[in-house]
Amino acid sequence: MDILKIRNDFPVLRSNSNLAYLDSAAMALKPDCVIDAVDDYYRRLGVNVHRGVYGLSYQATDLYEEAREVIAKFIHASFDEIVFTRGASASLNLVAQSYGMSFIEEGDEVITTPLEHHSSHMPWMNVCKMKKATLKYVPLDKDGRITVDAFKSVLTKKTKVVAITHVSNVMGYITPIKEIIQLAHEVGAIVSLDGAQSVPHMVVDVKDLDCDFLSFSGHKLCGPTGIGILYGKKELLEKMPPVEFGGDMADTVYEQEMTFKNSPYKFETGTPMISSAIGLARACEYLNSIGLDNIGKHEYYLKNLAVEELKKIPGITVYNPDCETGIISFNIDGVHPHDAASVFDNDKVCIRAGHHCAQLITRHLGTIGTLRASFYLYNTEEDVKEFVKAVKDAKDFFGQF
Ligand code: 7TS
Repeated sequence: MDILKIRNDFPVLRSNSNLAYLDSAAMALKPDCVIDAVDDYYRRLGVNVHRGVYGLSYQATDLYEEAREVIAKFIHASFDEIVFTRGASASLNLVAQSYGMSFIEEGDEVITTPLEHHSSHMPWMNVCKMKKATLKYVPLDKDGRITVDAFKSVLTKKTKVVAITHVSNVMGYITPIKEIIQLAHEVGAIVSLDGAQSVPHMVVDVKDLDCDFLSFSGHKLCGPTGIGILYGKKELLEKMPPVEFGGDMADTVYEQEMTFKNSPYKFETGTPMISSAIGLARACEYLNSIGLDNIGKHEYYLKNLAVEELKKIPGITVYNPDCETGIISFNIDGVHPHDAASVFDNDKVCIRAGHHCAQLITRHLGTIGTLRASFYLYNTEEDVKEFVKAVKDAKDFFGQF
């Protein structure tokens, strides 16, 4: 990977050459090709899809539907298994609201984990409360990992849904998901996989994994904000009811009766996020042109480099030194993560602090929050140096008090 060439594709990095942007797990920066694609839609077309009976609208519809095709290929799905949503949170909620509220019954069991982002397990907590079903959590091992054996310990014939993360946004661990999906299917359960932190960083093949649903956001994979994807197996999407009603998703409407379009359109109510869908497709093509395997290896290399340096600094706790991805969660002993983060900002090092919308795992770690650095394709060894220097500066600064 030619990192300097890659960095040159990102306007934010061109105009802030001394910035160490280490918050890509929250949001990735955008390359020119994505910004240009969004700009091009507004300048050249800027009209609605699916409804105009004129050339510009046909062109906009073609671009929008071609984007669905590109994104489907990116995760090895079919065109009609891709639902456009507002983001991963909306996708995860859609599965719970539609599938969960229709097919979960009193006494059923839903399995989730303490590693989930709130958007993955909270929608199922709601379904379980409404339906008098039981929400069970996979016990984590001593490092905070989900293991296949621990999953087996909570799986029963009553399990109907498994809502689980592919990669933890706090610990960066990769879930042994293929075995878990196989075991879930053996008892007839479906698996809703949260791919928000996996799809931008590794090849995710929904056919190979055999997951039933996969949710992710565009903005974490160099795409625009306000767009996400719900992949669902066609036979499941077809039997699920819509949760929003109105424009574009309706087929025929009478005073007391209504029918809907087929999936995915029955889940896409109103004017969609046209420019964001087009931009997201360009982002997928951009990442493919670099290679997701190369990106994953690069992030992992930088993460290890940084962890080795952090280990040399006394008074630093790294919670996930052995994770397989590009995420480091750590704390400066005795310093509140939000206080520490403000010193990083002075050093032009962008990291995130807090519970990362995953309170169960931060509580499991025995802390109120962590500092989190996350690497992506545009980060360099120089960024690692700046990061380690900022950790030392923060430690020295708070050491005075
Ligand atoms: N699932 C995971 C694993 C996530 O990391 C996030 C966002 C979401 C779901 C929700 O995505 P959204 O696009 O709908 O917000 N995670 C983070 C984070 O770690 N820092 O900021 C957002």
